[in-house]
Amino acid sequence: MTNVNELLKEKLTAENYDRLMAVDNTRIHEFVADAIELTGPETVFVCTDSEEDVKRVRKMAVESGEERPLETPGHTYHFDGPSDQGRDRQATKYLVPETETLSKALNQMERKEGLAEVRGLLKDSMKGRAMILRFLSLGPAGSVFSVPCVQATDSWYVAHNEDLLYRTAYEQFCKIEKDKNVFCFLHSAGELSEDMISVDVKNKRIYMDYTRDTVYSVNTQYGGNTMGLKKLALRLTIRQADAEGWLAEHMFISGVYGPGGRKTYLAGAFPSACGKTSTAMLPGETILGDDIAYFRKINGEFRAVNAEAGIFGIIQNVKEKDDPMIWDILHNPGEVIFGNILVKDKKPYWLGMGEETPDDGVNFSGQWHKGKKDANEKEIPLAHKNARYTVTLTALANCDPELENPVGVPLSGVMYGGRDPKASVPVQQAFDWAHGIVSYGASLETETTFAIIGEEGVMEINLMSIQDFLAIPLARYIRNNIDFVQGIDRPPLVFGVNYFLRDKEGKFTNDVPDKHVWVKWMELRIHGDVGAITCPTGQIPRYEDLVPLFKEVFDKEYTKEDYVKQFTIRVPENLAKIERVEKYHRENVPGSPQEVYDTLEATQKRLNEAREKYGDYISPFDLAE
Ligand code: OXD
Ligand code: MN
Repeated sequence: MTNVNELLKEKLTAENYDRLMAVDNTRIHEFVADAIELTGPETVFVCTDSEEDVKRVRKMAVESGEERPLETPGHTYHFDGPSDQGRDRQATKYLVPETETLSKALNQMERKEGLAEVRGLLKDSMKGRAMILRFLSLGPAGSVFSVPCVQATDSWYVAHNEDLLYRTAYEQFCKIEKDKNVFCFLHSAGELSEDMISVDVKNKRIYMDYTRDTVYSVNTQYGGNTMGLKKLALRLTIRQADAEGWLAEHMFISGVYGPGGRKTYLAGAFPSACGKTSTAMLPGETILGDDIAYFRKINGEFRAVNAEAGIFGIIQNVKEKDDPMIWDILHNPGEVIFGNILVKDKKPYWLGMGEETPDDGVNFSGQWHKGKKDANEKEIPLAHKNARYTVTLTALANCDPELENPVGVPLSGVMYGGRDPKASVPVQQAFDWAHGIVSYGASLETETTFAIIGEEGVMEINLMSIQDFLAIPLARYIRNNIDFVQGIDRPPLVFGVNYFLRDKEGKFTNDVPDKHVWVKWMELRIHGDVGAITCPTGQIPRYEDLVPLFKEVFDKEYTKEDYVKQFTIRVPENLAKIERVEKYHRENVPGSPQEVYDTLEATQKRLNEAREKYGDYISPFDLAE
């Protein structure tokens, strides 16, 4: 590269140059100079935290045509192309140096080859466009949890989203040490159509050069592939956390109220589109985060922060009745970015909104009408299932007041949940931390969903719901989790949840809102206010404890019949699952901790013993005796 400083001086206006130089950090200057030289933007906008700069990003997102205004003031919408509607596992790869190996379950390629490929695609990709530079923080800015990040993008839409989703941190960057490492993200939407859609999606690439903490993303616009601080950063953060002895998790955090108004913080990991955001947003409780959490041990306590400050949420099935808080925000003036919804007469519509929707309009497929088919003769829905909204957390009336606490909140419970139609009961508590990490986290089996491009409904193992983002050996990640609570006086209780259990006829055994009762039950368990029934896979609620909770939360009579249907231990299904999990670890998780095999074997033994005594399907009342 030509001299970094000379290049920056030549390519940036004096004002932008001064802004960049105020951030006196070698790594950042080198990254920006390289990005400019590679992508050849016409201009470079160094965005500070000033109101004026933030307003400019918002305005340019509309002026560029990437977003369009809706009727409600502050609301805009954006479309990604038809083949760019979710995270793309095929196109997302770790760049691994020849001398290293990553678990074979992770998508990867040789680093030099990958760099040549992705940098080839990025070459001159910003010709005639502006490069926007954003200085942001993961975790509260200026705290022990903060991870400084720089985003370079040619998309005002990406820059705008990041404004709502992350903490702006230009001020902190102006105080950064010269040799401090930061995460750097370079994104270009690539060639765009008249409608401002990436056209070269077959050349979509999201490549992670973890050796340099740099991620390249090109020919894509979907937020999960482009906003560096979301899942791209999570991959790098997991490596950093591993090196430094803390944890970065794919988890929500919320404050749950118990008797006497006490508040208990719980976190939970679910694969995308499996109920994570809705659990984080239960009416009457507080939300601190809905997607990514950092955990650190501070003075012997298990403390947690939200890496983010906003929500990039799935809008499908957001209804006035079930989600009053978010519904309110989506219907009142304020900053909201909608993605991949249907628009008619400047109003947004989505699947499962519980209201009448029009028969035509504009959606991700262009002009849309009911019955419109795609190239494969498949009917195009009115909006994509993975359509999204972006809002700041502080816009929510129940945003937790501790969001910016630099030492986070004390965490008392952790839950793991997947889409498991056959085996797991709706809620159970682990015998201890390690048992929970293994049995509910490292054994998490789930059906694939629309949030990832590919076939839906295929059962797969998704370790702790974070497998897509693991950039360290899987075994090491499990070990880090098991060991993390060493030195913590009262580790959080661990729970396994499953909102998707089905009966013999294929019907869900639970209603969608039931999760609220499970969470309230966890809160009571944490404080030792209720007992539980010990069963082969964990501890399950007693009927008599759930009855008052259903009454209190929904004013509903909870029947014994429902309880038995939901909490019957299905021995053959659980044994079959254990076999699959064990096989998976043997084949894909070399060096998986011995605790994994021992725990699975012990559960197997308990299941077999129980089967001998009670048969294949064991009523919780039998075990309660
Ligand atoms: C998300 C995801 O958007 O995990 O949070 O896909
Ligand atoms: Mn997620």
